[in-house]
Amino acid sequence: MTPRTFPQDFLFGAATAAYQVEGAWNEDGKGVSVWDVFSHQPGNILNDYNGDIGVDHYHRYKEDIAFMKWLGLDAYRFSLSWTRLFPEGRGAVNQKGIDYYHRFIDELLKNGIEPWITLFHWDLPQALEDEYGGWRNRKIVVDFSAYAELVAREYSDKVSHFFTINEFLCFIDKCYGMGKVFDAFPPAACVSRKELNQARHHAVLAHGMAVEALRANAKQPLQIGLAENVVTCVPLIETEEHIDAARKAFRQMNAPYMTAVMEGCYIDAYLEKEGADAPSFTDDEMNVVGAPLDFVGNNLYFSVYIEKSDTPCGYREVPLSRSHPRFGMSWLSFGQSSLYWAPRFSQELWDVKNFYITENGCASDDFPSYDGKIYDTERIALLRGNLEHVSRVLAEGYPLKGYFAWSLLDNFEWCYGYSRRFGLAYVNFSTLERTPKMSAHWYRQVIRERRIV
Ligand code: PNW
Repeated sequence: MTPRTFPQDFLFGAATAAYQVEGAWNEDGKGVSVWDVFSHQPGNILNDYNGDIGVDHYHRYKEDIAFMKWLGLDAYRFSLSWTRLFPEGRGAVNQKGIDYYHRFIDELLKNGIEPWITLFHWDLPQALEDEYGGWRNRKIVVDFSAYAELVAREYSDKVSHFFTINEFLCFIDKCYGMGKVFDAFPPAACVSRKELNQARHHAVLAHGMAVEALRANAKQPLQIGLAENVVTCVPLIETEEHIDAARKAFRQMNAPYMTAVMEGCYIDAYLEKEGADAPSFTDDEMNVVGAPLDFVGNNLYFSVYIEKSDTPCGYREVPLSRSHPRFGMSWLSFGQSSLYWAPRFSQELWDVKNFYITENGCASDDFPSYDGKIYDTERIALLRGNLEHVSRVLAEGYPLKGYFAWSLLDNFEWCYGYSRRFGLAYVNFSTLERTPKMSAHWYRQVIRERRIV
């Protein structure tokens, strides 16, 4: 295949998450999530912003789906709000919430856009955090799989693609590993190393249980995967010895999550490093953690550069230079080759046959210009360059099947609130009016022509 073009069946999409866009935080019987509570406590979020209104996707979904259709999206990746379905996290269901997502999914289907549902994108029911400490307690596994079961029973006749959990690495470590500092996630706890590793274990176990619950209750054969922000190890210099070192680093640095899920075990290097703080687990649990997946999704934003070294592990992380460019977030350093190496290493290490880039994008300082247009030139430059790496993956025959831009529209960027704009559409946060940015025009043309334009 010719580089710079994409096969007709290559899937182009865009992604969002419920708490970041929906708003309607207490409407139609919805319960409260940890993010509702956290964002209402002064000091947790920049400028004390909150997601009460979000970008009102809950009410404006028809308009937003019309925008998706204009873009030509093949698929839309969005998450369900657990507390719309189970206001208390478990037990009684909320029919109005169930009906809402039916209408939402129907509207997508009517417009020829595949719904790709994420079960959990961080908005844990507050009731479960209060009752037993959320992911710190093994009880979460039971409640999460009951939630997955309900979702499969309700929606799996209409929806065939499901993600269990978005980014173990981000939310577990930020919820329980950092304490009360800026950019920690609710409940901003700082537990012992042992408890943190145990929470990580509960998360991968809950993922595996949800895979089984989705399959057991599915009304059609489903495609099930996850969306993880792996530590994207890439060789700084592409020679065989550094590539081998980066591959090894990729497996080891993702040991608690991605590697555990793909291999159904915790690798020795991880267990040895954690020693007495390693999680407690059984063989049966690890079989569940390693439940076979239909696809792997990675949220890819930046690279961690690796070189071979003479240390016992055989690799070392290369520090970024002080002037290394960043795109709107301190962690979002320029590192496009992650889009190439993540699918390649996933295939080489774990024989992944269907790989999707489930988030990719940047925050930029967008505003309407004198003519009302939003000239987000750096987003176009960055994404165009990123797609060069996507086409390299395809040209070399690695099994990359699709790409989702983060995000469909500007939204609530967690602790940074509305101060960071990741969208393809600009949102005026006072009027909630949407305007496609120049990058939306660019992406639309890419999708239409199936080539980098
Ligand atoms: C992802 N990091 O978060 C999330 O899935 C989205 O909800 C979020 O809006 C988007 O990326 C942009 O931030 C990340 O520190 C947060 O490496 C932090 C990191 C990576 C991803």
